[in-house]
Amino acid sequence: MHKPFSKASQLGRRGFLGLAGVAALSDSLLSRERVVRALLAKDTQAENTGSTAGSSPGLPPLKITDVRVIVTCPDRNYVLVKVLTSEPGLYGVGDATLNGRELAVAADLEQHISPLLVDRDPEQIEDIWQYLYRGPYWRGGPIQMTALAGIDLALWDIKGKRANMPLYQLLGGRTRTGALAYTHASGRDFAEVEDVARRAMRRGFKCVRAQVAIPGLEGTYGTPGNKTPEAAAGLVANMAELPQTEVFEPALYLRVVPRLFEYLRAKLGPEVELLHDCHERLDPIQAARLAHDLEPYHLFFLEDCLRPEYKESFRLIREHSTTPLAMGELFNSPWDCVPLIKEQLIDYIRCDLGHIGGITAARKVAALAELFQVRTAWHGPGDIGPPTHAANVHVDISIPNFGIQEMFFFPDVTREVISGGPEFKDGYMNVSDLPGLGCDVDEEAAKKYPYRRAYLPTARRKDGSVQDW
Ligand code: KDG
Ligand code: MG
Repeated sequence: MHKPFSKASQLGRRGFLGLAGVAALSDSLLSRERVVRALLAKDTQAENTGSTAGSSPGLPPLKITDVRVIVTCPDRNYVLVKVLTSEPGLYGVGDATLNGRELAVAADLEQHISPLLVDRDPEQIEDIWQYLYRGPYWRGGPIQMTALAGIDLALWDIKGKRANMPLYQLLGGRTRTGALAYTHASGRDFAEVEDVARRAMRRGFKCVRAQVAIPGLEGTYGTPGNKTPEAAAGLVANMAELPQTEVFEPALYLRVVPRLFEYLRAKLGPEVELLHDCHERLDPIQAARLAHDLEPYHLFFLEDCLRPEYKESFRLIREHSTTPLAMGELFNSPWDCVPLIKEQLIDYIRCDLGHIGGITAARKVAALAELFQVRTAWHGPGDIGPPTHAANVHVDISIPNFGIQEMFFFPDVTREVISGGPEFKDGYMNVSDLPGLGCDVDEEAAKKYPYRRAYLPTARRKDGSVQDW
């Protein structure tokens, strides 16, 4: 997928604009940018002793030489980023996967971001983050923020490798021995959910997210529909070329879900932690009712009740219930998290490191959350790649206010392309002590699994109107 940015394409674009004034202006902007880069480099060099020193004392200056974007489908589509540097063999690996919009992110990285990075010092992570976020004027949105996260992860990976330290050490060192993990138990009926939950518990999980198919509705988020859970596992091969449409009716859902948790508590006992994902499908008063009805079953949290646009509406849920609330996987900016955290309207912030701008963004969100006694629960599904899962855990084990981590076991075919990533043992996730993030990409293996267009499902009400999936 990688197309190096060339002088010719730069000139071609100017030619197309055909405005001498624009060309002159863009030349002067470019030269101003070159001056700023030189100043930054000079400043950091001045702080060091040797004339050949770079950002890291005692190490030679480092430059980004190339950004490679690898789009591959080993079971699912992933967009991986490799930031190469002037030090032979030193590169960083990141993940920029946005389910269903992979090629848009890849194009942003290749066409717009990569040319801005070549020749920069990869050690200046914060400066690059600010530059890529505020520099283009048009900021935010899931595509740009996912692209930015891919670069950010790769830069932190480089920094860790250069320092010869696992990332969690650079982030402040361990605050815990492992990250408490949860997995999914989904089924066509209560008994099947119980069965899958028991299997997870036998595997060591202390926390399980439970979702059940709603009788009378075709397809319910997070459940296998009428397929076995194995057949419904997230293979792109099982997905349609165009989105499948599921049917959702809140009245049915609101009746069934509390009964599921009544059943599970009775069968599984009080100790296992239970969670549930509403997937942004409810209206505020419906969410308040569900949170209230679930109180007797003591959920660890109720996830993503409302659409991301309706942050103030969390007040209504809070007024009616003591069920802990989590929110955030559809956020695509650290600023999205602020209203919920500062008013303590949620208990867990669970945005996606890969969609809010990476580790640099997550550190700030986590620090803000700490000040308001909100814990983290970063999104960890199978449709973000292992480098983001690794980043999740490096942050989890180095912050004071970690809450829980969603976990996914990648199939062998994915691991053939992307190695490393967190390991699971006795209910907790951990990362290795490899320097950096601890993941790598096999570009030759990636070529064996070319991108296949795939969409997330969509949903409609029984009357045919659009419903959030
Ligand atoms: O691409 C969408 C998925 O990442 C999302 O549906 C998964 O809600 C999810 C979760 O909690 O893992
Ligand atoms: Mg979710």
